[in-house]
Amino acid sequence: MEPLFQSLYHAIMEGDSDAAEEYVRRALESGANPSRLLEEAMIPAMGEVGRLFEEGECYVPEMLVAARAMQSGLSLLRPLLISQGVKPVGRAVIGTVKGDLHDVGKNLVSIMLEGAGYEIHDLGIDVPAEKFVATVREMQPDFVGLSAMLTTTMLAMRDVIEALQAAGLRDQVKVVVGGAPLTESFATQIGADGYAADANRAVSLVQSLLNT
Ligand code: B1M
Repeated sequence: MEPLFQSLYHAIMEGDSDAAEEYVRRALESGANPSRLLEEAMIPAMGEVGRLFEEGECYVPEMLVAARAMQSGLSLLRPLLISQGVKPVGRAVIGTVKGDLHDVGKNLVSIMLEGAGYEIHDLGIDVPAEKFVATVREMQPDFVGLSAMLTTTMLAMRDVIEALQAAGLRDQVKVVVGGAPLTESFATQIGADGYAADANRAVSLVQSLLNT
């Protein structure tokens, strides 16, 4: 790994937000590609934090500060990944489902979708099914994006789809799901329109579902 990428990787793992921002800034100044920074340094750093957590070598506070450092770096990349002033090609309501506090992946998916020209209404984390329903009714989006990172909370995605159905709104929107514990077959099982394993695939999935 290039030295700056390596420094960024370690800054995120160590949860040093200032250093993460500084290395992203320096890497960009030296001409680094924002997508490469994400894919080769930032996302792998979060993966490594997860691995250490699983092995009992780091704890929740360390995961939290790593996520904060990741978000600091992302805030600098965001404007570069989003095209400016383009008329939206579609509208989305997106959120992390009830009981789940993970938002780094969801934020990344939102950024990539915005970059592809979609208008994003982000409901944040721990979003109950009723909130998705009320927002869909109000905003009339083209699709709803649901994110979940826990095997326990992924089941809340089914609740959202059932609540949309019960409210008579299911036929008006596509539902796209994603998050580390999900699979294509789980998405089919709960009646989602599509599953994407990462942010880039989320964009191509939405584009093909909406013909945009
Ligand atoms: Co949590 N956590 N966490 N955590 N955490 C995981 C998810 C875990 C895999 C760690 C591990 O054990 N290896 C594990 C889940 C195990 C499981 O259920 N299978 C876990 C656990 C157990 C927990 C707690 C229960 C720990 C505890 O309290 N004992 C707790 C639960 C809290 C809750 O949500 N109720 C918890 C808490 C936290 C923090 C709050 C401390 C923090 C989150 C802070 C934040 O997000 N602001 C945190 C973190 C940081 C992680 C890890 C380390 C990193 C997640 C991340 O940001 N990844 C994670 C381990 C890991 O993922 N390896 C872990 C980087 C991000 C870019 O990737 O989120 O996968 P990801 O998103 C990807 C794809 O999944 C996909 O695209 C994204 C970009 O490519 N994607 C979508 C995501 N959403 C999508 C939606 C789409 C399409 C694609 O369409 C709409």
